[in-house]
Amino acid sequence: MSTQAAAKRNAGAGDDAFYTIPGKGWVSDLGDLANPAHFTAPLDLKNFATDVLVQKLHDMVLIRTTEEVIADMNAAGEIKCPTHLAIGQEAASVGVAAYLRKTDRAFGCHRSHSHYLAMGASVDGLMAEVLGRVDGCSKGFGGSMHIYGKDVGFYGSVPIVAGTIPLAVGAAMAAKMDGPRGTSGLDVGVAFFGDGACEEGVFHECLNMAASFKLPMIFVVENNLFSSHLDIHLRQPSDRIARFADAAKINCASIDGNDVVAMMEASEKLIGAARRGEGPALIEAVTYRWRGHVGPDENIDVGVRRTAAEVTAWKQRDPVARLCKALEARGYTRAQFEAMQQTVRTQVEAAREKARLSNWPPEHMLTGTVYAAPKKADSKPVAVTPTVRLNYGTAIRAAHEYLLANHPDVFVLGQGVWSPWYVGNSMTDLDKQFGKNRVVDSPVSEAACTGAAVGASLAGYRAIVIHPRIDFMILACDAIANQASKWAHMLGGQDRAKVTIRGIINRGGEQGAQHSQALHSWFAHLPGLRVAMPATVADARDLFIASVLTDDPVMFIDDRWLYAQEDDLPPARDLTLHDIKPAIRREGHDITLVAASYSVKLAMDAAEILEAKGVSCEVVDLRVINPIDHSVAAASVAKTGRLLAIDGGWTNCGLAAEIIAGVTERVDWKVLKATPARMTLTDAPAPTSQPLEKLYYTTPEQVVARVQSILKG
Ligand SMILES: Cc1ncc(C[n+]2csc(CCOP(=O)(O)OP(=O)(O)O)c2C)c(N)n1
Repeated sequence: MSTQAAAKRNAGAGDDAFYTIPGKGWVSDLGDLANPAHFTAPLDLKNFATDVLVQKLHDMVLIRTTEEVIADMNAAGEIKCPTHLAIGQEAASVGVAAYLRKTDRAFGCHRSHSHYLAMGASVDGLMAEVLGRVDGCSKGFGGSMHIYGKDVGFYGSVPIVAGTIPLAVGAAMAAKMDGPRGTSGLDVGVAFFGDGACEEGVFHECLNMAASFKLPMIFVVENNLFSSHLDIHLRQPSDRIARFADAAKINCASIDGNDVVAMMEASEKLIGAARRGEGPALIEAVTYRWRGHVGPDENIDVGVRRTAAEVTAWKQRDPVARLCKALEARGYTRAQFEAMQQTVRTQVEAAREKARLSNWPPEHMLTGTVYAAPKKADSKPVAVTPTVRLNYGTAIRAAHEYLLANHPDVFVLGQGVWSPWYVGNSMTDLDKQFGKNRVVDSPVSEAACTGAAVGASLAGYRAIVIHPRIDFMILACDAIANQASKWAHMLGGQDRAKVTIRGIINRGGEQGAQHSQALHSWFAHLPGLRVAMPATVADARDLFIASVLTDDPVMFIDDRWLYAQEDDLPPARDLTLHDIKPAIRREGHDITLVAASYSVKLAMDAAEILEAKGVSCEVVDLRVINPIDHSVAAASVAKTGRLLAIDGGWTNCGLAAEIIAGVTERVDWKVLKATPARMTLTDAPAPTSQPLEKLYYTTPEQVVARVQSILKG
């Protein structure tokens, strides 16, 4: 297969099609990718000034020299983290970065040293980072794959292929909400990624969403014809990524990515159009990496990888040498080039020596960056919502109303938020009250929307993303589990995703296995993601406000079975989750029932029935299940001697198991009068037929029976 694919590239059998979007796109015809003439022809320097081009030459040399030094340190075993080198691809990032400014919002991928350096971030910071030192650009928490330079507009890179594309789309949404910067137009969101990323679904969701919302978003694909070991012809029906821009009806350029002038020309036009509000663009830079997928080796003739002849051919298309040669026609000399190379090498070697002297991150940072430090919320009551009778659903609406009215940085994105029924009564008419720019209904793209909310939060907004059913949220797991929950930690606590991800548990009524799940335990397993689960009408409002105003990613999970509960609430006020502790909802002395969300109601209903039978239950409502505070439940069990954990999720590895472990670790076993017990869903997906549903879900009567049996011993 490898020979066939290489032959296809070398014999000119590649996909020749190129892309024009009538009246919209600016496209250059590369012709046959395999024809070396397209990559070795003398560069046309157009009208670009010589000093500008010499600066671009410098930037490419800086990237190459830095990566060569990193490669040597990697080969010598000094750098241990995986390094993905872009040697040979320098023109792509330098050409795009030429038209970016510090207020733009660029995100990278696993191969991002070049993006970071092209945007002007510090070599010292990169060197210390790849050595895992505290002076690194990510404080020694990122290694080569998580690098950060927000001061120059480089928001961060991650090794989850395509993972940052939706984040950049969200940052572009934020840029659009910010509005133009004087006469210089909008800031842009930028995602740098490879051809392999275009095989991920989220890339297509993002193209669609950016195009539909007409966002100032630049998709930069460095098509180096490989994804780790596999040739593009073995993965895609065409070797030209630009074809996807056609489907999204956006501007695009598919160009020789080893020609920095062509890259600059395309970037100037397409970034310029985005700044003017003309919408997103895709820039495809066709290029090639000289080294293997990861590490310093060239990976020649191994398995399905490339041949020596192919690597040699591409080295003849060297973007640095091509620009250098073209500049000679303008009087730039070889001696000047060599002097510049020497200056750069001295700079990079000095950075390496400095990095070697830097310290390791201190031990306290291991846990110290996971959550934001407590911050006192403004305790001044703001009487937007007078004391009113609300139900659980309208209390969530009241929280949104309060936040949108008092916090201009809050916005909402999600499916069904303009609908009168999609999310119950929790969003009714908020779009009419606050405008469709702050309450944004979305395409059916959970991954893109959630990632976009994360990205917008990194760009200065308190973003709320809504999933009308928690089941649908599973499609957004990368944004939640890989990105939001880890963002602060992997960048050494320098930035945080202030995003609230709302998932609704909406079950019963014969909706079946994929419309009934309670997945809170999954998410509570993730360090860095707070999980709030309101059980009462007051908490439906206040925990939502606290979730949004906490400087961490928070999952807020509400339950449609609680929507009918009513209560009188005083005016809302600013809160954070640091203000929230587990609550004793009912005092008692025979047994402690510990639960969250709907299970608290079950416990309360059961406690009432039991009281008539002479049994006194204490009910603890956890309210927040990650990070979980076991202290209140443990103190209660120390008093009652008995524990029943009740949870609406499945048994295995669930919240109830965590409650039992967390409480029993904290009480002297001698105080226990009975074995701690749990009531959960049986480990089966939800049924649809009525009799089986009755069997499946826990009732207050079943809780009563279980408590009685525990008391009997
Ligand atoms: C979601 C995901 N799937 C698979 C991988 C493993 N992986 C790491 S890099 C890579 C290749 C990506 O290729 P491409 O996007 O073309 O970028 P390139 O490496 O060529 O720069 C793969 C498959 C990953 N990191 N993330």
